[in-house]
Amino acid sequence: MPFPNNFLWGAALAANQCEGAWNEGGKGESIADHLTSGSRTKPRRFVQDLNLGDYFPSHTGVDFYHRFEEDIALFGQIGLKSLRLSIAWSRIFPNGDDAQPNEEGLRFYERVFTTCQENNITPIVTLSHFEMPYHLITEYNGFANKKVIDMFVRYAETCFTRYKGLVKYWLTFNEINFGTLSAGRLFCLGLRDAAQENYFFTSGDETEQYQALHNVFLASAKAVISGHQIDPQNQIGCMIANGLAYPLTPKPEDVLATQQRADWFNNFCGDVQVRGSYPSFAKRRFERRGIKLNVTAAEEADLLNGKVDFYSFSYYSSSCVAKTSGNEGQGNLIAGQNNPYLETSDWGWQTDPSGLRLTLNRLYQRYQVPLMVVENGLGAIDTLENGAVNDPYRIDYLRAHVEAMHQAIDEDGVDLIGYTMWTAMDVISAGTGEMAKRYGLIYVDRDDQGEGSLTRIPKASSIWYHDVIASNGDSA
Ligand code: BGP
Repeated sequence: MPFPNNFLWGAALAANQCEGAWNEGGKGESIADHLTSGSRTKPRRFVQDLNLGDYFPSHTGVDFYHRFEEDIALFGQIGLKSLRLSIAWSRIFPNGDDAQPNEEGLRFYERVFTTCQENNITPIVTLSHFEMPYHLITEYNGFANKKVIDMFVRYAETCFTRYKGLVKYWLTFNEINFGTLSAGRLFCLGLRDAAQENYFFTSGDETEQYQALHNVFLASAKAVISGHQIDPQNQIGCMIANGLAYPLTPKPEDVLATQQRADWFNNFCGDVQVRGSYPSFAKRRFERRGIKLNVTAAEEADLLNGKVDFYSFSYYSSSCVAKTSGNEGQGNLIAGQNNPYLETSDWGWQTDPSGLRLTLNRLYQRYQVPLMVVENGLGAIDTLENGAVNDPYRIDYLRAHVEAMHQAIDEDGVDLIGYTMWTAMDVISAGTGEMAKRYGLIYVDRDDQGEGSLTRIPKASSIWYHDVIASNGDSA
């Protein structure tokens, strides 16, 4: 069986990594505006005071805010059928708790989605991609405060209402399962005590963290309920970072440790959002650790009524787990051990296309809902030579993953409805804040100091992808 005829071939972006214009158009400050640049060896820092002279790459991004018409026209020329992008919450509600939405922000995305429509591109819109209005952290302690649930729902309803007819596919929270890690305390949950320099690894009160994650689940579920009421055509999905891990050895204790990690990192959030209730292993874990969450019967009903329509996820690499684990191989936040059978990127991410097929099978067997791969790609150093970028390594990476998806559909019967590779064009890396780590189909002339003409140059991979889409996967 080939890819389905209406398969959503596409590419992805995220507002804080591409838009720039951080304080234009009435936008408020978001968490992402407080992150400095970084590199492979120097972690990004969280800075409260923006006048400290650091370079904040999110402030200028790759200027999508001013160039989106030209950019989306280029995506159209590549033949993208879908574009995953996010709305910056702080463009719509600059402080999060404002009485009225910011009309200029609403109009901006209206123009973006209309431009997609003019280029025959279906938008897939994430409501919160690693950012929320900064004011919600300082004033409310983020999602630890139940008032923030209503603020998110109002933001979501404002978007569903305004973009009815323009947007059908929605994702609520990007990589929500980072909320189970210390790394996600700030940018998934907005916890105030996480707003300090080493923001990735701030540990803190577990009860507060899981209460905040529960509140995020609720915000998502209530948005799903409203989204369906506002437009029954809406299809609303969850978004989970896939952390596929293999046992490092066949030792039963390593196999068990791998399963436990999969349950906690991969299955917990997916189960809540697809099945509408907490899995037994999570309830038991909370009891054993003395974590008592404030969950009412009405909230349980909301989780059940706010089940998502489809499951979307990011997939880049896999790793290995042992009962006594070191932390060698890694994605941007997920640590594990290196697999001797896989190749490793310059940033230490291991390439594993078969793992994508395995993941698709596991997810479909577990949930029996349509699946979407909404991030998958290779971060690499690209070089511009004689005005062109030749990136055969990216083509190899993408081809192998397209083949894995095809096998999952054709041989295994998985219901996969879309693929938005990461990224449509070069953007700022979320993990390191670099420009040097490029994933795009289109090269953007900008460096780590923020210098460059911002000229867009389609890479060889964009020509390859054009043919893949035109042949519905046959030419991969
Ligand atoms: C995911 C994020 C993206 C993206 C990607 C690549 O975790 O959802 O925003 O950036 O990873 O990561 P990085 O940019 O750190 O290489």
